[in-house]
Amino acid sequence: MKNIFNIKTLAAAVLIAGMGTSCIEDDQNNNFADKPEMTVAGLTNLSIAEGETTTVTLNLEYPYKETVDFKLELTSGGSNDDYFVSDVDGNDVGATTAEDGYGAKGYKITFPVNSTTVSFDITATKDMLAEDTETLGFTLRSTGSGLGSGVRNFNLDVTNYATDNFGMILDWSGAVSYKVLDSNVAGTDADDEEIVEDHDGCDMADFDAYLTSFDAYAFTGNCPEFLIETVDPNTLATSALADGTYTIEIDYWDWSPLGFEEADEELISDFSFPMELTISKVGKFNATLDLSSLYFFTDDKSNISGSGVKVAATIDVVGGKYTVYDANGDLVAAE
Ligand SMILES: [Ca+2]
Ligand SMILES: [Ca+2]
Repeated sequence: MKNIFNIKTLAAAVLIAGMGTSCIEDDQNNNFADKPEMTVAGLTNLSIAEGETTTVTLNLEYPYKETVDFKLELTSGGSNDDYFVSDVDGNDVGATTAEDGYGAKGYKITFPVNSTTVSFDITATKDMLAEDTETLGFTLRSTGSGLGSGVRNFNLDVTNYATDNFGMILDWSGAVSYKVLDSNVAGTDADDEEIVEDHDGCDMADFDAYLTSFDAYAFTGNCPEFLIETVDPNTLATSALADGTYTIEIDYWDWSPLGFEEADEELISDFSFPMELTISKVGKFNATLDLSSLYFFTDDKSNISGSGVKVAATIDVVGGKYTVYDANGDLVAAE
């Protein structure tokens, strides 16, 4: 009798303590409420290489009359750039942000109505950085409607993707700011107005990058240009570099005059692109060059007038090992 009484008292105390706190804490403490418990049934792969996928299956204790939501969050061992989540058909699912009211970035995983199982895919990002094996630690907990219970953790080992391919990222994303003169009435400056325009470098221009030997090139409309393997022989291709000296050129191909498209709008200040070039032997060696003063917006563009081509770096390959120099011939990094 005494024991039963104590258990009831304890349960009541937990219930009261849980009131007014978040659903997440409620789920952690409250196993007797009418909330089906979620468990991790398993992962198809406990260890994957960058670029590979594992399928995670969750079970629910019993089918429920409404959808039951859980949030998947990376809680240790890496960053949110290291993976992405999709449904088992490869479609994006449920990415959450703090702005959605879900706290730190994660993914909402939903059991459909009257369902006791749900599966989703985690794919490790295939990057060109040289890294050791990382163990990503994930946590699943009730969110949204808060109709489920159970806090579950699981780990996923991610091994580095490496090849002998030449890889590069040419990135000119980031904030740029400039002034435009808006003069509506011709012949008078009475209504002239200076307007500050703020945009992202990606929206203002298209750059390409390539080895002058054409052993590797990135001629797409993407920003950044990202080359890690041959995707299209016409626009995005690479290979392992034989011993020799290689020159990397960048081509300012085209621009977008945002804020001064009209005849009565005039650009009155220039800016340089926040440009950075990362060179790699994929997964084995990286060097990064700050090119933030290489290109100004008003420089010549190959698709419009003149030539937008400038040398960005050279690479000496000796015995398969890279040594990278900037356009002045100064050493940047050696493998
Ligand atoms: Ca890597
Ligand atoms: Ca391009």
